[in-house]
Amino acid sequence: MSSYENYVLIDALLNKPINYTPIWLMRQAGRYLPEYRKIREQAGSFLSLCKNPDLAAEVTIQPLKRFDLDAAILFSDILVIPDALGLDLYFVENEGPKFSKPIITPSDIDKISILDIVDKLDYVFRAIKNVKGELKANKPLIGFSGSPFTLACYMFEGKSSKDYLITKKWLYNNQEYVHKLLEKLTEAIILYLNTQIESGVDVIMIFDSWGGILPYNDYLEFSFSYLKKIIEKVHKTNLNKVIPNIVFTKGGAVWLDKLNTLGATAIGIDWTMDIGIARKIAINSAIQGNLDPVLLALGDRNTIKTEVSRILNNYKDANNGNISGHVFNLGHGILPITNIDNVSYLVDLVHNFKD
Ligand code: 1CP
Repeated sequence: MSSYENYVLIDALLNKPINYTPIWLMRQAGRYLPEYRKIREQAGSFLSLCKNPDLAAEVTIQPLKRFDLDAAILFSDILVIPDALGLDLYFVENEGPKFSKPIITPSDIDKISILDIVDKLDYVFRAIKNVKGELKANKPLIGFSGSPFTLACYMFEGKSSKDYLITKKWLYNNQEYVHKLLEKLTEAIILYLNTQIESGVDVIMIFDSWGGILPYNDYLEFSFSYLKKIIEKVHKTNLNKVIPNIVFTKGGAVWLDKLNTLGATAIGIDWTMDIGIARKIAINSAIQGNLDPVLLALGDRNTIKTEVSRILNNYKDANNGNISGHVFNLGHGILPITNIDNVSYLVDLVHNFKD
């Protein structure tokens, strides 16, 4: 008997029959939850919370104690890889992530070694084992990584950016070295995700948060080609269980016909695209998405209900009246200002939906 026969999320990702549409939320463990803020304070900082396998496991499970979500996502951050590669990550309150040693010269790229990446990220694998020990039997755990291009953006900029000028300057002046960095990151990510799978995650997701800032041809060369390599090399099974993967390029819905050739189990879409149209284009993959996180944070109940019904109906209509192959999510991470009651309301709406 399969040990995940009750994982509705996995069935949806594998396009198997489901009785209801499963839902989880990007950034579901986070600052909108008072119990998260408490543990974060106890840990001292966001980063020490990520690096503490007991507390990281506790906050991973927090949203599932409060809401009937269909998956847990490991509490960590995409930036732990550059941190482990020596860039030294830190967070400034209300300013977001920063690196004290960003990439400045080509020799900084030459110096990067991925050899001990798995040892350096041991705290992540320990957190995964803790979560799997505590999670209810019918709830899968999602592991994740940033995409090579998205990690490279932060490594060049040294912090978040609105226009990614430093990254684009590298891209348009020293492509050879950008590829050198992307190749190293791709190898590191494959090792990282495969070790997450061996440690027990049931699904993996790749966040390509900034691939969408590129012109189409550059997207293909600097993001898509590396995503494809990762999808090819990442374990497809573990202990006889299928391990589905989800790829999310924010802003990538305009390239869905291309993403359809990636070989991913599921494609995440942001809120800008009609999910019915997405269903009809990305025929090889399940679809994850795509409620606007601002609507969930600031909309009244009628507006939330109307939009959720629209998403579920448009998907079903485009899929021959069938809900299979859809995982409900937001089009990007949940906002810290989101009202907790809206989240319970959303989960109930999706689970009990009848058109
Ligand atoms: O408590 C805090 O103040 C820190 C806020 C926070 C949280 C809760 C950060 C800092 N990261 C996280 C957790 C996190 N980050 C998860 C946990 C699992 C979950 O519940 O979903 C995940 C999957 C991420 C992934 C992540 N980090 C992405 C990809 C997704 C996306 O939002 O596009 C990115 C770009 C980051 C970088 C990052 N880390 C933190 C912030 C505020 C940011 C974004 C900065 C920016 O806008 O550039």
